[in-house]
Amino acid sequence: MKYFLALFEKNNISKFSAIFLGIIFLFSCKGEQPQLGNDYSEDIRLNQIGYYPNAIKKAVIVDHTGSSDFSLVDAITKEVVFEGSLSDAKEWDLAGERIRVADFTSFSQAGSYHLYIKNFGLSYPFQIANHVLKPVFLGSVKALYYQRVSSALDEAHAGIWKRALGHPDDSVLYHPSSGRSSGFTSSPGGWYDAGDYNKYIVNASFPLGQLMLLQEQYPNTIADATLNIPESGNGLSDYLDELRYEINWTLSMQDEDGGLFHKLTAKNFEGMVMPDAATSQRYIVGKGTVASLDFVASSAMAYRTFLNVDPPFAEKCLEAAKRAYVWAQENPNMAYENPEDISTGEYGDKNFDDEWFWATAELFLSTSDTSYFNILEKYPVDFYFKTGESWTGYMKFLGMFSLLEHKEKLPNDYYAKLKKGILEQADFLVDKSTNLDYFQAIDDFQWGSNSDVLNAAMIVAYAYRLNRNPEYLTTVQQAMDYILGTNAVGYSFVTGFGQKSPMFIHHRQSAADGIVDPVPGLLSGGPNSRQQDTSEGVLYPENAAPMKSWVDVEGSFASNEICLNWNAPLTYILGFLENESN
Ligand code: 9MR
Repeated sequence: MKYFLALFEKNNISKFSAIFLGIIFLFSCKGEQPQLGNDYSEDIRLNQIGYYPNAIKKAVIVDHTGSSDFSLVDAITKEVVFEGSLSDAKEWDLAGERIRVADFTSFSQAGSYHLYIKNFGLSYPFQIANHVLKPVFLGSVKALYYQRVSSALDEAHAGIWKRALGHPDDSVLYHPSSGRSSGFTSSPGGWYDAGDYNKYIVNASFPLGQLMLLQEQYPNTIADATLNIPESGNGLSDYLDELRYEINWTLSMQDEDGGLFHKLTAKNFEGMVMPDAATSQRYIVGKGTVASLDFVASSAMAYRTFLNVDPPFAEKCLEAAKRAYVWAQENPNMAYENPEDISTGEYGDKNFDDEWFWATAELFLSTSDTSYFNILEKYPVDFYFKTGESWTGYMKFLGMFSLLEHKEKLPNDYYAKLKKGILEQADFLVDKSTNLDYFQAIDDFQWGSNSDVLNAAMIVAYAYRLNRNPEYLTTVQQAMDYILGTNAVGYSFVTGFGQKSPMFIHHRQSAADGIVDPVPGLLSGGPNSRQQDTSEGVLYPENAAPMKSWVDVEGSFASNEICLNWNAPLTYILGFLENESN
């Protein structure tokens, strides 16, 4: 059944015209990858990195020619190695497309392939292999190093993305909203939150929590000297070294009375310049219950994360967590709102229930003090995953995942209640993924929708830890396929990974560094049907369907920014798959 194909039959233009058009194309778009031009069909959507041998493997074909068969072609020998039929065509409303599906799950031979369809041509190349997602996984963590504040990135570690130190944050002014009327403090380090240069306690603690879950569930996934960061070779896991860079900053945001300042920020977002050129005065802004509780949770987790490798650091984190909890108990209703003169990210939240739940759960697990459990029991637990809740509401799930990981500390009925709730929610999400466009669980595409896809997948991933139902694993794998190319815009949403990935993310360093390729390993926010940035001149495709409301342009902060709490579930799911799929 093996024969050679006339692979490029689709193109009826002459080779010379193709070369000429290619040259024009290259000059006209900064950074576009030349391979895109004529060889690969953008109408074949698949995971551009690849599939684990035993995983489900599907490609989505935008149906406009009526082809009914497909084949897999070995990328090196060009031999056809598998043939199959496309599914019947169907309409997908969220994607605004009529599609067919190519299912090649039964083919599991390791190698490098293209999908080929007559009249369409070749798909982007992809792999079938064990550990196929490891490079993206490591890349998603290395991306955090590139976000380091108050550090120069040297060439030995950052390569072409080397840059000067920005934001020393050693003379930060107290804004009156912090509760202090004057004076300077020092609060260096941490990671830039996103495409902007500010640092927010809510959105430091939340991603730290997601990242530490991976460490607790799958310890040693990243060894020392794996990421080529400055600490590589110090005997400690590079993952823990990188996490500690952020944790240290969060510790410095604790006020003397135990409460947490809300954020460290300039008054307004800076221009699209390099960190060392963004020199506006920075302020400690706000102080409140949500920031304090999120800090309690991530610091209590840090205790368990570091206990075996650095006990004094672990103790320091736990003490800080306890003090912040007491402060929150004494100040239970301090919501944060941006003062009039501050326009940077608000990360405001009016419902504190999930923060109380998460903070109390983590403190209980780290101290084994049952008085925390007595408080915990009083919080109503609801298992509903709400699209868009992210940093406002997803904390309850982080608390549940941590608790379920410590069955030995919980009364049986409490454990059983949590387990049942997570499994039922996972079944609901599996069902949605089976029926929704592009085999993922989200039907309302909001700001940061890619993180909704991944946060939903985290629930299903946890269900797989509780019950080895293969449907759970498949659902998580398909969520990752969506992120890496099986989606309505046909991009791998992770910079630097995949044949076609974002080149123009809303990320100040990437925009200003004069380097064609953006900083790698960063997840674009994803389709956002609200399109809040059209008022700033961003143009989306006309009448874009929800899943197509995404544009690879620097100005699109509502669809193409990057953010810590989007990269964190990416890392978690990639780490989960690397541990569970091989
Ligand atoms: O992720 C946040 C999104 O849910 C909000 O709708 C949006 C507008 O307030 O802000 C997003 O968070 C941004 C933060 O405020 C500042 N840093 C970049 C974040 C991602 O865009």
